[in-house]
Amino acid sequence: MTVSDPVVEAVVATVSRSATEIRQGLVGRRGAVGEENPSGETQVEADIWADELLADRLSAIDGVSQYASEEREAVIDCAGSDGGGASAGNDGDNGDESAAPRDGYAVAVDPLDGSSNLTSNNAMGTIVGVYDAPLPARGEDLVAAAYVLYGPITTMLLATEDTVSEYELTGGERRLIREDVTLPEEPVVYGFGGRVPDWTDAFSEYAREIETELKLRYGGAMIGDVNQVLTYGGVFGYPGLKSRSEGKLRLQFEGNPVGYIVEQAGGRSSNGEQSLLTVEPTDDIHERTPVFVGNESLIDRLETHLS
Ligand code: P6P
Repeated sequence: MTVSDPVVEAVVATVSRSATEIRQGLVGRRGAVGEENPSGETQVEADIWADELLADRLSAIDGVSQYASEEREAVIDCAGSDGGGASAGNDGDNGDESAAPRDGYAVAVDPLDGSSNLTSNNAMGTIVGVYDAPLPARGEDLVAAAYVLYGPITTMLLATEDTVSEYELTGGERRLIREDVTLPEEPVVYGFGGRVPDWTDAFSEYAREIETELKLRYGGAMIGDVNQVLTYGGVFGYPGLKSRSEGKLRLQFEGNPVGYIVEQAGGRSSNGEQSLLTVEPTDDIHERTPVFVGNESLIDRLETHLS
């Protein structure tokens, strides 16, 4: 099933094809490169390689105006949006209302989310957000978002303005395996990041309640944990900490796209006070935010605890 907007379809198809290569190329790229990403996290070879592969391909799509990555300091302005890149099957001149906005879509990517899990051979992901506004943008400016989960099989969860679908990625292609993905009514699992002593008292109170009701599922890579929540129902969170009130996760690369996917699947997102998608970004593309996604009832309770 393809996406109606040809530029979004080109982005999604490019990420699908690239994900197959990323997975195959992980072996032998576990080593640290002796550099840190703009958020101060140690980069492994696979981080750099996945970013370069996605940057080359996504920035060349006609209708993509910007590329930004968790692994790069600055936003890249792409030639693609003025027809300088590979065609997405629509140059926007034929009056097709589904063509990208005149100045093109901005694509924000976390090329290999949870790459530290490579060492322990646990789940990781690739996250992509397609914004119809220059970056940094509001989550409400998203027109599509997807994540790839490198699990026992490689899957993609894709949210557009219409629906959420799950695909198996194999051989560079994507095969639809689940339509109209919606969060199960009854929550089952939870996962919270950060160290318990570093949690605020208000969040600790909430966590203690949730721990008596749900089963712990926390694997250290957001996409693996969020996929558990989307599959079984529940809540994932990386809260603001005593040591760092803004928490760890990035608004543009993690909070917004994952918040969009979970909200499109009938759940809620929050920074502890409001939907992540309504947060007014600063001009820092690597801005961090507390992130919570999951069943509406659990997020509502969280916001009550933190208010
Ligand atoms: P911690 C991975 O580095 C990441 O950005 C998210 O994917 C994940 O949820 C979180 O950080 C894990 O952080 O502090 O538990 O190692």
